Amino acid sequence: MNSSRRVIGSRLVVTLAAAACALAALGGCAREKKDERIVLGFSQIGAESEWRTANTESIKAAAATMNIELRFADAQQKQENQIKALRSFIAQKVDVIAFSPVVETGWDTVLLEAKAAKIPVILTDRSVTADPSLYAGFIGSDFVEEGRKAGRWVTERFKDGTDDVNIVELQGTVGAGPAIDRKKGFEEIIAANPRFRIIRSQSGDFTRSKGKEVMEAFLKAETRKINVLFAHNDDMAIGAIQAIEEAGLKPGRDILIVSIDAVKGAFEAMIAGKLNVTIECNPLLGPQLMTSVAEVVAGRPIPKRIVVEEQVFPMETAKQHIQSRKY
Ligand code: GZL
Repeated sequence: MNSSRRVIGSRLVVTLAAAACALAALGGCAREKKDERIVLGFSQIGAESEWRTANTESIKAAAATMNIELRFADAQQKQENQIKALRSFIAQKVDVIAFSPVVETGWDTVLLEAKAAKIPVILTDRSVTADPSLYAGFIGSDFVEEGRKAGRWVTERFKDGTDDVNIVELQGTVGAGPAIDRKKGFEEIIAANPRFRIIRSQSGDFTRSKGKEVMEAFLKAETRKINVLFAHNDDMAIGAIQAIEEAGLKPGRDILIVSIDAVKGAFEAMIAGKLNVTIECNPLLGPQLMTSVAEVVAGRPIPKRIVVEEQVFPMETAKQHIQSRKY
């Protein structure tokens, strides 16, 4: 669509949205918040990784900065706890609900309940496979592209060889958007060359402890040489590094390691020569979320999808970047 049509289009959308809200004002489309604070109910997945901790800190800090009353629930990585929290927020009649869905499916019923209660829902970090009309918008990363970036690093690193490249994969939480999409992106890239093969793949649930446990099992069971570990997040990679060292191998040299998030622990591992590259996945979504919350409460539409920009950090540049990292 050319720019002038796009501008007209967007003006039309805003006008229609305003008209819809004016009409639905009888039903309470946009709550006229005069002097009292906006109340946001947020269901967080848990505290399973450095990434998640940074994400939580960003959300809490941004809510305080924007003077938004934050009602925060930690689900300990269980979907049933998130659904309970969303129902509690509906019963409390909060102004907006936001959450990071631990898995992609199983949300339609509770999202329909929020819609019936006329409480807008914003997805952050991970998305869902529900009807898009059930949520106002999604703020997060392009996980497929993160997987592609990891795949490109591996194929580039081994481009001059002719031998098979045996890859083991530590997947994120089963059913989680980032786990499904990072795998998809990585496999899309390595599929171009049959030298690159994923010989073992299992979930480490995004945690250091499970990452170590699964990598130990890979090392015990696998008789072929393992050339590369692809970990869906840095925490599992850091756990795997311990397992590789305990097996008498050198992580980052005997087995090259590519992971995703770019948390502080990954930079420390790269500086120690034990991790080869980390793909950034920005957890600092708090400010964008709170801006979207204010827009939604004011009855203004927000983009259906806000994707954050992200970089690739190889071991060679870790020392120069670590001081400027915000998480
Ligand atoms: C990605 C996020 C993932 C991180 C993990 O946006 O959902 O969950 O990659 C975290 O570290 O546990």
